[in-house]
Amino acid sequence: MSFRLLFLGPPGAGKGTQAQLLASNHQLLHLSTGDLLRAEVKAASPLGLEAEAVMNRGELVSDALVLAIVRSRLSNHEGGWLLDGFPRNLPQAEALDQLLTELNQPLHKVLLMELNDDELVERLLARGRADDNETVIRHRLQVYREQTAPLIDYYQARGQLHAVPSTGSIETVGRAVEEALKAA
Ligand code: B4P
Repeated sequence: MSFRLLFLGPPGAGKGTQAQLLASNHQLLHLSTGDLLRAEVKAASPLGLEAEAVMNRGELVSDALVLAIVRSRLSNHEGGWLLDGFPRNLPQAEALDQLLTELNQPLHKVLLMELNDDELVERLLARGRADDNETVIRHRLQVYREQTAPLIDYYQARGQLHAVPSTGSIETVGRAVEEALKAA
């Protein structure tokens, strides 16, 4: 089965980690808006220069910019995919709905990864990316609660949301992700 999936959850919950595993196990295109933005930053493209300061403050890059990236990748893709880190707010979710209707690629499931704040902070501090210092992490968590968490109700109302217990080792969480995929 060629899945079309979203990974939702706070920073550090393991979205990127599990998305990579799942994409490789099921031959899906893995689109991480965070990774794509970081590649633009590295290349010092105009888009990257615009995104860098925003990301280092722990805020969200403009919807138009992120949407353009997602649209260009999905428009030319045949087969399954999973989006990790997108949508991040209601306008992005609504724009995605519109895009998927246009492309005739209905979404199958939204996998919600959740973890308590202390564990999230601990994991991100251990990773130590440019936006992984405690002040910025706390701000990212606040942005998540204000802008991204409302998407939980948005997808729950459609019966598309599947919660994945996200504590434990990468392998344990990986098994929970596979179980959520099998659930009706
Ligand atoms: P992202 O790149 O999406 O990063 P994230 O949410 O911080 O992390 P993620 O949840 O993927 O991390 P993971 O658990 O894999 O966003 C970064 C920034 O980009 C945003 O703040 C924003 O500025 C911008 N951005 C991205 N998308 C956007 C959008 N749609 N709109 C606007 N702006 C956008 O990994 C965390 C750590 O935990 C890793 O070190 C990992 O190894 C570890 N880990 C994972 N699973 C573990 C486990 N089971 N046990 C122990 N450690 C584990």
